[in-house]
Amino acid sequence: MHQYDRRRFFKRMLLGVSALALAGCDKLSNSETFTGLLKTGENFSKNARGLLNNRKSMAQEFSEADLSPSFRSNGTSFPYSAEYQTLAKSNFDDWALKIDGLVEKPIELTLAQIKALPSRTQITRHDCVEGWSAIGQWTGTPLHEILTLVKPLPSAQFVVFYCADPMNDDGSDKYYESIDMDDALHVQTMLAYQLNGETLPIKNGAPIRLRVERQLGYKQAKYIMHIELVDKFEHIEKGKGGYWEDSAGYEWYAGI
Ligand SMILES: Nc1nc2c(c(=O)[nH]1)N[C@H]1C(S)=C(S)[C@@H](COP(=O)(O)O)O[C@H]1N2
Ligand SMILES: [Mo]
Repeated sequence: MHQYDRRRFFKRMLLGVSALALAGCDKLSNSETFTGLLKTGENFSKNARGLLNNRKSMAQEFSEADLSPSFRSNGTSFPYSAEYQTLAKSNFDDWALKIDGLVEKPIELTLAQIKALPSRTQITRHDCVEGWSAIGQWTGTPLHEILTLVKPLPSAQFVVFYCADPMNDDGSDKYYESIDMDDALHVQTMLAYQLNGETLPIKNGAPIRLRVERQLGYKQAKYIMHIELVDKFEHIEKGKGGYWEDSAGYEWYAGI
């Protein structure tokens, strides 16, 4: 729903509710209209967090004077898998990003093809739950540009990012994350390939990492290898939509 429609809908609902209140609830509690209205109200409040936060609102952007002197690395700083090491040796010339799942046109894009798409640069603050923040300048391809190419099917609800780094010594449990379509289409959500005007360093997620600016650090998936559009998480690893969500109970929606 567009904002205007939402506002109109809300107004209509309020009018409806007060009319019913005046009429007296007893008589109406069994009527279909009233039950229907309550149901609508329920759905409405389920979405309320998103609505109140205004899902189109922008994360704060900063100026170059605010940049942190360095942007630290956290979590994986160099994926140890043979596959990644080989890709890194060729400067990711042989890397290609697969985007598939619930889309009309699954594609594979090389780094050069991703860089040829329209880009955006933004200076934002990264907040890690471990208690540190850093301000960095990110340049990358807005995710909506890529979604325009693949044409998501109406059933697509979430975008899943599969990363190169195994979190266990036996090579299992690769890092992954996911976001909903609201965040996927947000203007500041991007696949970043530059940090502070330089090629994205390996320690920060080369060749590309996600920036989803209104959420915490662990959502900012590094070393992305594959993007999949899905309608639910059931078939993914332990099914909660992210590595830390599965293994430590972190919130899936890590809004700040
Ligand atoms: N693939 C992958 N992505 C990841 C992580 C990771 O270990 N592996 N760590 C997450 C966490 S907890 C944080 S705070 C940020 C750190 O990003 P940075 O290394 O650029 O500081 O990446 C996030 N994305
Ligand atoms: Mo983090």
